Amino acid sequence: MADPVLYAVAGGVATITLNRPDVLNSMDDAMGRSLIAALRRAAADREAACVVLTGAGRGFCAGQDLREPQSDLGGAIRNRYNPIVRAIRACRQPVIAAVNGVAAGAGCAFTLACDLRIASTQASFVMAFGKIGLVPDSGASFFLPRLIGLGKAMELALLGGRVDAGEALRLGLVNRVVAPEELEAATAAWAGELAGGPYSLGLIKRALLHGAAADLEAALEQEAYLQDLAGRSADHREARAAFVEKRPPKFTRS
Ligand code: T3D
Repeated sequence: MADPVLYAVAGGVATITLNRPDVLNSMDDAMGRSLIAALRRAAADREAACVVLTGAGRGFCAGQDLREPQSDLGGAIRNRYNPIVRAIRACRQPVIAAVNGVAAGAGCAFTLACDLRIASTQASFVMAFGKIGLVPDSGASFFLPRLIGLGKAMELALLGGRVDAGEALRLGLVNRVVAPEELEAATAAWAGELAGGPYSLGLIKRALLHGAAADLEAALEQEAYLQDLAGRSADHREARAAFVEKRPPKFTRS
C-alpha cells in the first residue's frame, strides 16, 4: 500500500504530500498519524527552512474519510485533528499550503492553519461540516473569522457552499492564485525565497501568530521578546553589515 503521506526535502524546503488521491486525500487513521509525524519531522529538520503542504492528484484534502467507522468524534478531534493543527502552527519555519484542488472540512481547516496559501485555479474550499451534521473543527472556527471576518465566515460555515479560487482570493482566504501548471513553480519560488531568508523569519511567524490572538499589551511585550532574540542572530548582524557595505546579505539561518 502506498505511503499515505510523502516527505521530501530539497533546497531547504520540506514538502509534505497528502497521498490518497483516489479519495481526494481524505483522512483516515493511518494518514492522520503519518501527517502528525511528518509535520513534527519537518519542524525538527535542520535542512528545512520552509515547509510546503500539498495534495497528490486532483484534491488537496477532503477532510475526514467518511467511510472510516467513527464512534468517538471528540476523541478523533482531540487525538488526530487537533495535534495536526498544533503541529502546523508549531513549525518554527513558515508553512505554505499549495492548494492543488478541493479542500473540504478538516482539509480546508488545514489550509487555514498554514502561514501562506497559494491556490491553483482548480482549487476550491468547502466548509463541509454543516452539510454532514457536524460543526467546524481543526481550528476552522478560530482561523476563518480571523481571516475573512465573522459575517462571511458564518455564511461559509452555515451554508457550506463551495468557494472557488477566484472568490477565495477576493475574500482573503488565499494569498495567490495561479494556473494549475504553475502551482509547483510558484510555490517553489516563495518557498525558496523564504528558505534563503534570515533566521528572523521564524520569529516573524511567531510574532504574528501571537499578535493575532493577543491583546495589544501582550503583543507589545512579545514583540520586544522576539526582537531581542532576532537582534542576537548572526543573520541580523550580517544584514546590518551588508547594508552599510552596500552588498546583498549572506544568511546562514543562525
Ligand atoms: O468524523 C470525525 O472523525 C470528525 C471529524 C470531522 C472532520 C471533517 O473533515 S468533517 C468533513 C468531512 N468531509 C466532507 O464532508 C467532504 C465530503 N466530500 C465532498 O463533499 C465532495 O467529495 C467534495 C466537495 C470534497 C469534492 O466533490 P467532487 O464532486 O469534486 O468529488 P467526488 O466525486 O465527490 O469525490 C471523488 C471521490 O472521493 C469519490 O469516490 P468514488 O465515488 O470515486 O469512489 C468520493 O466518495 C471520494 N471522497 C470525497 N470525499 C471523501 C471521499 N471519500 C471518503 N471521505 C471523504 N471525505
